[in-house]
Amino acid sequence: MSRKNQTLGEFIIENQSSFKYTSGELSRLINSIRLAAKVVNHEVNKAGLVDIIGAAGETNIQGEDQQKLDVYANDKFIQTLTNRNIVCGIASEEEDDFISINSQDENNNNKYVVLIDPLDGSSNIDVNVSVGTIFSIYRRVTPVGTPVQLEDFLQKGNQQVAAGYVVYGTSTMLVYTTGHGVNGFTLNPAIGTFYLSHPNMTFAKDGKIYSVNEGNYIHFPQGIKNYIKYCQMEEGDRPYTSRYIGSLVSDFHRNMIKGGIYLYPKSSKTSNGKLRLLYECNPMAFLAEQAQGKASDGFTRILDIEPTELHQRVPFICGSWNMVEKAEEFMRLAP
Ligand code: AHM
Ligand code: MG
Repeated sequence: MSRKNQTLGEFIIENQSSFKYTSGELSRLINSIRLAAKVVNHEVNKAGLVDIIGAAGETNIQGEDQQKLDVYANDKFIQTLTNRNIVCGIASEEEDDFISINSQDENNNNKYVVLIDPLDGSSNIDVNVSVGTIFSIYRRVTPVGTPVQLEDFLQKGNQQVAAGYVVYGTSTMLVYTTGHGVNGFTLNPAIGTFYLSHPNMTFAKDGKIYSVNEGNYIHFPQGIKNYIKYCQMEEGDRPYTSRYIGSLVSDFHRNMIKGGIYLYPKSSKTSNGKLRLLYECNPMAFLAEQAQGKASDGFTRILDIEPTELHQRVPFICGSWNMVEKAEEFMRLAP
């Protein structure tokens, strides 16, 4: 249920009874993410003012340069979730291994693990383009009160209990699902409160925007090349409009509002594409499905893929249902 001027805090409390498990733990967890998002938002907003942008001189597990704000966002989310003793484990795109919280404490009865990409698209910060945080929440599968194990994190996306993102854009928004549709909240920075601004967000069944890094065209599988040509063809409601920010959260957000498809396919250079199954694709796929869209690796539903490692990458096609179906059709014909 949503109503006018509803804040995120009110929405969480009022919708708590619709959660499958109603101990209040998931509500507290989402509240913690809300808090960390506000702290990170404050820092991201002043990135142009202070000497904080630029590579921190470290590389993450994927061998990529880390920006200072990546490190900051990573620390803030981990700190907030750890200090409030709200989860039993965290895995982050910026950490080599998962973090077990209070594994020595027998009283730690927390049931949830969080997987997070603290600042996705951070290469865009230097040019003042929107970035985002992506999160994904599961119930642990190993016994409560024992240290978390890798298997708690390597669950299929269809086991997610909640997922969402924060987009630090012209407005800062927090968009999330607990499996009952997708709702978006906009931050009023003057008072630090998120208000329900986008209730029941859905992808149009057919969209007119395609988002892909076409600079990689030559390396794409033939099916993707054919689909891109199809998008550009003059026929019916085509050609579609091409829009690519290079910041997954922003590209997804725009496509969900306007109708469209996002593609990060495999290529002759990257056999599994670029995006990470656990930190990026699964949460976005859960949101997409909850918003009546579709997400696939070209052949298989993203949420049904069995994860084998924390930093696994998969090809990712996501957005308006009919557009993703069409892209899959092209992939089947020319994989
Ligand atoms: P990151 O997690 O290192 O920031 O990379 C993920 C980002 C996505 O936000 C974006 O869609 C994609 O990388 C863009 O990649 P490319 O520059 O290859 O098009
Ligand atoms: Mg990322």
